[in-house]
Amino acid sequence: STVIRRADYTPPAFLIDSVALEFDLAPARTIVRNTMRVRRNPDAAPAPHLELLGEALEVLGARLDGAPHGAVRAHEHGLTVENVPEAFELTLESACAPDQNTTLSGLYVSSGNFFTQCEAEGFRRITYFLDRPDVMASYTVTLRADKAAYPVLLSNGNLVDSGDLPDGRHFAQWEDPFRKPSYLFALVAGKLVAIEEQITTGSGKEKLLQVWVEPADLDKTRHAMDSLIHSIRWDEQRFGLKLDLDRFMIVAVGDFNMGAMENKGLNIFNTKYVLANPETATDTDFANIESVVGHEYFHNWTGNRVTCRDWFQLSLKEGLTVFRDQEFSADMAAGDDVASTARAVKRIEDVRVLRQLQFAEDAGPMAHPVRPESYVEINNFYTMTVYEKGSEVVRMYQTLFGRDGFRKGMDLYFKRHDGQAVTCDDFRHAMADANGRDLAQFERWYSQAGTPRVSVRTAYDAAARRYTVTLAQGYGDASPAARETQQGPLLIPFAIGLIGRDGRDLPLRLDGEAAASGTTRVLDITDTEQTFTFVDVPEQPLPSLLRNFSSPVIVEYDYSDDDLAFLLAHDSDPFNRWEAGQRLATRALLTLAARAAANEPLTLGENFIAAFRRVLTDANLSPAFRELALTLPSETYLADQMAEADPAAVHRARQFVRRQLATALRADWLAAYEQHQTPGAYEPTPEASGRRALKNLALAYLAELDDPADAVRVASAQYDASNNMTDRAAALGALLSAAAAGANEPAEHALDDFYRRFEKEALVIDKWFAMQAAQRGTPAQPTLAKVRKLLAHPAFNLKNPNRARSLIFSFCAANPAQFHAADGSGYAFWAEQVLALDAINPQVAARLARSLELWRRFTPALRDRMRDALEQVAAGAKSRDVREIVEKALA
Ligand code: HT7
Ligand code: ZN
Repeated sequence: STVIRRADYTPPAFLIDSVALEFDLAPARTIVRNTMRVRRNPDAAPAPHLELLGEALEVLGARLDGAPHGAVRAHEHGLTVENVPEAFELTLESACAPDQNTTLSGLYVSSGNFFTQCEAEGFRRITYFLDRPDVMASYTVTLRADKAAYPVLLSNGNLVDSGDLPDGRHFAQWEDPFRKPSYLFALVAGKLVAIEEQITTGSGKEKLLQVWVEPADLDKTRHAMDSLIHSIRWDEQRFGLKLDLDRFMIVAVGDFNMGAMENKGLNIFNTKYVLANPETATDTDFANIESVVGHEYFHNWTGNRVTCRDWFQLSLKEGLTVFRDQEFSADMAAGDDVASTARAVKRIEDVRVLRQLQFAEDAGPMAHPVRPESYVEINNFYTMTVYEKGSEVVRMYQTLFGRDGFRKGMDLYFKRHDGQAVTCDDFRHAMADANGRDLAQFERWYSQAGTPRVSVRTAYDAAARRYTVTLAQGYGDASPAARETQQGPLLIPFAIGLIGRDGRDLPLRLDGEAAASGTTRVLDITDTEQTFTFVDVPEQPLPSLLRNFSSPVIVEYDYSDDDLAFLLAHDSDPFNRWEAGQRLATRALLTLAARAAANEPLTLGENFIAAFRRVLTDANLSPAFRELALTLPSETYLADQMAEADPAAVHRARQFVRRQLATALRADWLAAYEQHQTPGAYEPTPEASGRRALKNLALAYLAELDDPADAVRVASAQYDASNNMTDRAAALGALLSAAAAGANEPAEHALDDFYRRFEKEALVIDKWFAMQAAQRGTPAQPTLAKVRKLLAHPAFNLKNPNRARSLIFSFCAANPAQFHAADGSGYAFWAEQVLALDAINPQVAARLARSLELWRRFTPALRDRMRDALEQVAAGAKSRDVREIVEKALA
């Protein structure tokens, strides 16, 4: 397979200034006429021919400057156009088959309507083109289709003309006033309806906002529209960035490979990130919609106005835009209060995702730098590293320079690069120049893979009242993929506080400073090992390390259990309070997992239970924070921390602790359940969703009791009475847990009711599949048997990515204890499904293929079975997407 390398970048030999696209839309055969103004690029080496990229297209004709041009040659990767002059007009006519396109890349049909997905390389499946992000052109698009079947015809930019045509057809013509790369092209055609809002921007301009959906979904669009309006206001206020089009559209589609797509002025979204009303969507869905709507809207500047030179720079737009959406959600939850716990709750949620998924990626065969050096299939590099670690890298600029300094860097970036296709280096230089700082060393965050470790040693000299903190950085035993990228120490902004015996922060004064200032300081680590000395320290403090997770590293420090309990009770940094609880729990759970693996009896200390009780009953802590602090680290995260991952042992240990906490705190859980009801109309505010989260966590713990009668009674009542999906789904989840303790009938009854109630709501039926796939199994009723039965359910459809994810991915990625069954049955199922998906949708198949990439980290018996399954897939997979994943895993 061909490896594409960053070092091989060369500018395009030709540029395309303008594109006029005409579509005659029909599901079986769509005809595309593409007229381009092309010229040779004065900054590139001369090329003999124009090489256009194309895939799954049938060429129908070519004209050069108006005359038929015979010197065109179609081949596996596209079209070679020979004998071309310096500058010319080229018209190509081609055909594609949207209703046969199950890849959901290019032009495809979903529920009878037309949609496109062009990022990263889908435009070449629509027409022959220089399909690369550094070729930016002006687009005019004419859509023609049957008017009754496709009454709505949308594309990027402004509608400039429309009307009827003979034979019941009609047309619409769209013009995008901004030059753009081909990956931002979009069209939508079909039977859709919209809610609309007219808004006036800060500069007094009128804008039309629309959210387009299928008619039955119109009652689920309000939240997406509100989120869009909030996003527009936030970007104006926080970054001075205005909506630059007269019209901004969001369209929802049920078949979509990812979350959403930021096409200029015509964002296309997975229905999952648009549709919500209280009956169908959970608090998490509401929050995700706000964040994804924000994310795609923010791309209008970070991605569209300034785009990527090549796909190695993907994090330039994705890392930055994830950072922006995280800040948006935090500001929406917390307003201007920088110290609010709502802000910390958002930070904890984001860090939890990073640590569980990105740290794992960085420890395996797919480890790559934020700016990768090579790839086989670019779709495989829309990763946690590019997105989430990329966002942490951007966040570090803000930690180093403050909000104002970060804003100065952003302003300079847009001043320099608006309308250009640029690199991660350009962004770093803008940050450095705007803040007068040399950021050469910071480049390593973009080029080194693996998760850095900072090990900390401290010493207190009571006589001298000096406290030294020695910080050493390294990568531990990084994976081979990560090791080969590592060149030297990073610049790590390391936030620290010192806590006195009374639990209060001590004022901080570093050696050499005239006076103390502040209680949290950001230390810049630049060397492999560095010592910082605090002076005037009146007593031996307890250090609070890496406050607010100021850089994406692992901190190693020898806290005692008592230290951690103290931090959990007192740290003024809410992130580190949570972190202390997680460390305490991780330590206890890993000890128990080792005992479980050795078939030794399990016990849990009183101190652990007491620390949990203190959090649960501390009314000064927000319910949302308590819910996070009382949620144990996930089985996957715990297994990743073991020298040899043993999912069965982790499951036994974690279930044991859940049961112990359920039993010991039974009365407290019941009280918390009663105290955190949210009577009245449903509201997805952080406050109300925090109360629901804690109440439903209490219910989940109660469902772990040996006698599940209380939980079944409470959950059944909640299931019947709830006026919102958060509570109904939580109640169903509790009943499914109780089923594992023998209470089968109530769970079956609720599952049937849930299905009947929501049969017509695809996104809710996805939840129905997902909950069953993630259900705990028993030896008599393994979850896989249920999952196989559900594969044959009439509502299951492998071609729909949301449905495939809800059943297959939920089992393979969200149910480790069942997936990693000792007999290898989970792996055999995985191999079957990867191969089945490979023939339909390689992008989705490749995502599933990644479930086994950490196979070398497991116990020997599992490892052997995983390798067999990987080899089976390697032998049968056809797509470049899946092959890259399994070949890297096996290498
Ligand atoms: N920029 C978008 C990426 C995306 C995508 C990539 C590959 C294949 C399908 C895709 N759909 C959307 C999403 C985003 O980050 O905003
Ligand atoms: Zn994005």
